[in-house]
Amino acid sequence: MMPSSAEMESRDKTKRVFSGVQPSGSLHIGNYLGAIGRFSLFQEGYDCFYSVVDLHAITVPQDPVELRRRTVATAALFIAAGLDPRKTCIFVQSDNPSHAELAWVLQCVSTFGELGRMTQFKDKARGKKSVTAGLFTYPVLMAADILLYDTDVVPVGEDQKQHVELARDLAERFNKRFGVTFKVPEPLIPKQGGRIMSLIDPQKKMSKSDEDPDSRIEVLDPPEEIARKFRKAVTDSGREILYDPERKPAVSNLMTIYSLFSGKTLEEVRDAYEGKGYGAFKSDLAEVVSEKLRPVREKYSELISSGEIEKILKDGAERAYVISSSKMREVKEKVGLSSRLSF
Ligand code: AQP
Repeated sequence: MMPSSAEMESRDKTKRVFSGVQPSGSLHIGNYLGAIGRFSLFQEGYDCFYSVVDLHAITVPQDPVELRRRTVATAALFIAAGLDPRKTCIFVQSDNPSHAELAWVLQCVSTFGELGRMTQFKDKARGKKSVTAGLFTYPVLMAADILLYDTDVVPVGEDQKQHVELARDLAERFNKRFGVTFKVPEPLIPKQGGRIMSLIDPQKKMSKSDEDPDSRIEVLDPPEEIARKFRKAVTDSGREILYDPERKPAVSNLMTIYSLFSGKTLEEVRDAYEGKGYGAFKSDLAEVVSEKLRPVREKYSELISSGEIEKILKDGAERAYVISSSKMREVKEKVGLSSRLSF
């Protein structure tokens, strides 16, 4: 996955990148293609901050022991997917108190109406008897995550575009009301792979929290499991391997995955499987994905057993706090809040 020419052109060491991933489940290939697999593309050219956003994860119920385990596992996956902790700052959101602190201030410049228009909130709240206030204000916490670091670029999947737009609106509103304080960030969404769909229902996004684990390929799935899930993946009527998201959404999704993991264009994939049917295609797809993820699985196992991750996260939190606490001092000053105990 090479950076696009727009990404290459905008490379600049003085620019900041921020992105976060919730430890709300096992990371899947949608998270990989939309986010973590792209994180390392920026580490040579930008000042990067990548966070495991556990405060976001508790907007829905979590088992505390499992949450702590997944938080470390998610950070280890960042590194296994190519991040070098000597070049980027990797940290856990709840280790840095500035995030919750700025989120409160930003909630006081956000409106109920604009948060009610967030489509992810509507999707996650649909059919639930009760939803937390945290789920409703989640996008404001995300705005705080981004704005604390004077972020220029936010690499995310398509589902997060509306949230980054809210962060832009809040930055502009705050700057207008209190004087220029925040940079206005830009989302960076891949042209292909920004929205990988469920293997079971191609109208739905692939998701960590989908109740059916067969709807997603997890980054750490062993090869046999990857092959089984692709075999079970729904396909459309007809036998042709054809990219047509309207008429053949399931096959188009599988072709996108194949193309991104193999580096082949969609046309090359179509031509390679002309007249061959779904069986051969799915079996090769499993092989391609499994092989591409092999080094990630291996590096992850090494890291988890080495115990190195704790030190990396502690150093990352300290570095993040130096920057975010200075931004918080500026915010408090501008808003008229007290900071007698700040250091
Ligand atoms: N299906 C997807 N295709 C491409 N990118 C995706 N992302 C998520 N799903 C897809 C991107 O992965 C990053 C991390 O996502 P997140 O942890 O912030 O939560 P999310 O966007 O809500 O992702 P999930 O997997 O659906 O988690 P749950 O089920 O917990 O809500 C983001 O950059 C996201 O765009």
